[in-house]
Amino acid sequence: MPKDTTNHPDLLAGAHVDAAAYDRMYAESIENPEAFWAEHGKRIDWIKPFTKVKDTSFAHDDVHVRWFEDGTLNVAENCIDRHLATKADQTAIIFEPDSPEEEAQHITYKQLHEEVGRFANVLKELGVQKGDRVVLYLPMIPEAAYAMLACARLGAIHSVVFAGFSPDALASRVNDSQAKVVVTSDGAPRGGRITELKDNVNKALLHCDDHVKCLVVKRTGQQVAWVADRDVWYDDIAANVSTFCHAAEVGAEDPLFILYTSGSTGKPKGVVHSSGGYLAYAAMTHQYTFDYHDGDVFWCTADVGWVTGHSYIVYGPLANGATTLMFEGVPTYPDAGRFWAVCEKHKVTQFYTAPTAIRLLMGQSDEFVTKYDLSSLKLLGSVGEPINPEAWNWYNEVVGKGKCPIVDTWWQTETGGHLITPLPGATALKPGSATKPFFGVQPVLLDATSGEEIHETEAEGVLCMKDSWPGQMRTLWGDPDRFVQAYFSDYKGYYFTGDGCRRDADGYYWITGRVDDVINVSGHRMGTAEVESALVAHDAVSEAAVVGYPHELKGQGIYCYVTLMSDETPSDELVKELQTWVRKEIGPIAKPDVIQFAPGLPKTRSGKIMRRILRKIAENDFGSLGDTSTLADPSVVDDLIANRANK
Ligand code: 6R9
Repeated sequence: MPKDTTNHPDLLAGAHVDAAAYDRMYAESIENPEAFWAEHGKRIDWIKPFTKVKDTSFAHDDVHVRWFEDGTLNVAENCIDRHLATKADQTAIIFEPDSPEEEAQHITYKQLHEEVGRFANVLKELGVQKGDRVVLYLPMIPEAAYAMLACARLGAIHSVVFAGFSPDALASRVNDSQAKVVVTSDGAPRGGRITELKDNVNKALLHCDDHVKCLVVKRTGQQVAWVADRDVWYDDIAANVSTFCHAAEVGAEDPLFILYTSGSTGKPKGVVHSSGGYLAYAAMTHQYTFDYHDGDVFWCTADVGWVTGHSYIVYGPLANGATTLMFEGVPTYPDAGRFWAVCEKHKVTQFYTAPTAIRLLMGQSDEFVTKYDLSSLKLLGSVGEPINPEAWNWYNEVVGKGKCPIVDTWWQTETGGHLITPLPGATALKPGSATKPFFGVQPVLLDATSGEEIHETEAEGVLCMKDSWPGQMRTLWGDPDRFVQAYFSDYKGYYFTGDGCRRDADGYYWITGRVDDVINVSGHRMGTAEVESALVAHDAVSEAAVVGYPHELKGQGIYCYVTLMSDETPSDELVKELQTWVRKEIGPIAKPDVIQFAPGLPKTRSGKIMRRILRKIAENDFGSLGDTSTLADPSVVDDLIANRANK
């Protein structure tokens, strides 16, 4: 569908970067990356300035990524202390609670300094030191930001685990990172309901080392089960510590955080981000992509449990001295107007959300939007999955009133910040395209089979990156070999993103979705293998294969083919039981949409499940099943089609 361009200013007047500046800066960043990044490395206050800018290689036998490596800094000082001289009384964080009845909080930079200092001292009391890991399992409350920044202040490494994850998922992350402390709250209000966070931690810690401590922030005031010697209330220690905490000097390459994300195998990957390069890149992309200016009120609706929350609720905005909004709730509580009510209430200037939320809200009456005054908005953003033209148009017309550029930002947990994105003063938009590379970013399309770079402008292939950028992940926690294996082995000499992509005649990039066994459900990444291992852990299941299929709201839904143990009988009850089971094993976002019982799965003679075929059947696309001659037993396909569950 063509975009309605009536009165739509693709370009924001007075933006930091216009079209000519983009061309010039992009050329500089590619032709002379050392000079370009030496300049942009200065957006950080260094304790000891760097002299080396870039030392990176994607060569398969020598992968390394180092930026500003001999510089030292403290990330929390960059996000707080350095703003105190001019912005002590400016709001750093606006906290909007789940319930609109509860009062919003405005936390100034001065208060943030005290809260983070206090939090850091509390962690210190629990023995946390530079380099230690701290797992954060928290609601979207200011304490989540305090805790992240408190770790940064001490040089400790945080690993935020999304509060929607199950006790098992939490335990595996605590164990993999060998965390010393888990920070949680009694409960998490969300959409008018409470998630029993402390209960989940109690269950998780049964599977963890006895020395792991649990620090509990009070949010709901509910009763919680307590383990003496292991559990401590934040308030009890906080009452007796100072609000000033010395900021540790850390190396640019020292890890700032680990964030677990899904890959093609069952075990989540602990993506490690650096302190210096990551912060510089998060700050820079936040400034340019959202055209941030002092006085703006920036709202990213993500959860801090995802990378988007790390880079664009906490680190990017705070490094830039911005006012960032943290929202505890959901888009539909108390009704489908909540996002817009919050935009009006806090005069939000940039609003950044996911296509799945847009699709959900566009299904409701437009009155939920139009009854609010959204005149403060000047830019809209999208992230997490491709945005379909219907959603783009609705976002543009109903929310943006045709006046706000929409930045469709393509990036990944691994990339730390935006890699392909429009810049609102520079890039003419095409709905559904993430448009052009950010400074220093060199996307290439490779032929999937030959691995050869396609040089024609118009092309389709797998999306790789030719060279590094400062926000790139540095390794996988505890597994450097898997880092090389996962990202630099399929296509030697390149960083492989896992996405397919098309480039049009204007050089614009259009992401077509994952080419590996990762699916994207409501903007959340999930390995199909994770869901499969949860299913086979159930006594009734002998084998399972999971694929994604197009889902109107979620982008992709989860379709499971399940072979039962020989003494089990398929039933609707068993479908429900397996759905609940997976939900409990991984978390609510992983609940299967469709379960089809299958007496057999299509396998090659060597025993490999042919997912290509399963995907086609799930998509209702039987005409193009392709070559089935290599199957050990081609008749299973007929059975799968005849008994398709998703009618
Ligand atoms: C930031 C984030 C990464 C995967 C990525 C891609 C998909 C993200 C997108 C997009 C099309 C966009 N993705 N943004 N696809 N257009 N604007 O989402 O990180 O959770 O690691 O997911 O999400 O498939 O590879 P993460």
